[in-house]
Amino acid sequence: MKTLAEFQDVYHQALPELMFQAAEVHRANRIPGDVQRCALLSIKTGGCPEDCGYCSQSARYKTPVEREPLLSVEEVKVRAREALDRGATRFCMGAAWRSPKDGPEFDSVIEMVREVRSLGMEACVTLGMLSADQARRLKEADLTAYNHNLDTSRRYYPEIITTRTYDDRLETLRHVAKAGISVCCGAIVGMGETEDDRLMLLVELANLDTPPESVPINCLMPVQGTPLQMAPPVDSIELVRLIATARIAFPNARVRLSAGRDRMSRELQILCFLAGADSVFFGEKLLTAGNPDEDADAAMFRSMGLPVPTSCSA
Ligand code: SAM
Ligand code: DTB
Ligand code: SF4
Repeated sequence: MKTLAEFQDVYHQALPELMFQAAEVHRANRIPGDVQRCALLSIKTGGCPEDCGYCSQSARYKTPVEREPLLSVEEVKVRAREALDRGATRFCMGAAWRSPKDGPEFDSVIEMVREVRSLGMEACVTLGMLSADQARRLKEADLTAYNHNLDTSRRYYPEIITTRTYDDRLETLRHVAKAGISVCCGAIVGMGETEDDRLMLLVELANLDTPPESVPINCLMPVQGTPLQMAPPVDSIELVRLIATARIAFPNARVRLSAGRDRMSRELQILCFLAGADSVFFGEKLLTAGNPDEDADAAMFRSMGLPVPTSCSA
């Protein structure tokens, strides 16, 4: 059992010690310099019945995001191929659902997963709460990973979301793991939580029966019209410390520097990679929010001396 005290000891070390420890763990367990490029596509946007206080897609808030129906399998196929050509090795698809309904729409998602896998990419979906049977069907389609974030600590969760519980979330994670799909589960920071809340989330993840192999760390992207629209940005060094602690806590996982990079300097992002982050979303859009453009990312990777896909011109 991992404890909060243990993670606090790691997190609050002097920064040079923490960075050194994270780098040692990183080197011993992962290929140095292997930063995965993932593409993200919103396959069904807006109109979500949940009340997640950070989300542009909740029907409860008046945000700039318009509701759109489920994309066609054909469209997804085209977008996945484009992403592959631009150097993505993982294709992630998100739907603004509380949970998928069985029927034609879920059948289409299954088809989308098959298409992405047939291109040789990892496929990840995030569709809300899943039944055991839906997880089984996704596994049958050879889904690589299911993203379902716990977002924050158990104690802070009800401040952000009231339409579902932490235990609902854990139940879906169990269905995913039981079906043999890799668990992708992480955090949003910058929602008014304390540093201890962030560490408690890591403790929660580390103590799962099947700990995640993929841990996205999202920085809140404040969305106009949501309760968190005025939230101030996360302190940079707190973010670096959290990533280093996540690397140490999950030596073999991909720690993903996810949402919020467009408000980070090149130097802060590089510090996050040195702390153990080894994945980014690339392309100008996340699900609905902005992301650094590909040329800026290519320049950043070049400045680190890391390979850049040949399709990038910068
Ligand atoms: N509806 C599904 C769900 O919530 O599980 C899937 C889509 S949802 C948009 C995927 C994840 O994106 C959320 O769990 C949350 O962690 C992240 N996210 C959503 N809005 C965000 C924001 N404004 N800033 C940072 N991360 C965000
Ligand atoms: C995750 O942890 N981050 C991604 C992915 N999983 C689905 C989503 C980030 C969403 C950022 C806000 C938006 O684009 O609306
Ligand atoms: Fe819906 Fe997911 Fe947004 Fe919550 S985070 S409102 S469940 S789309």
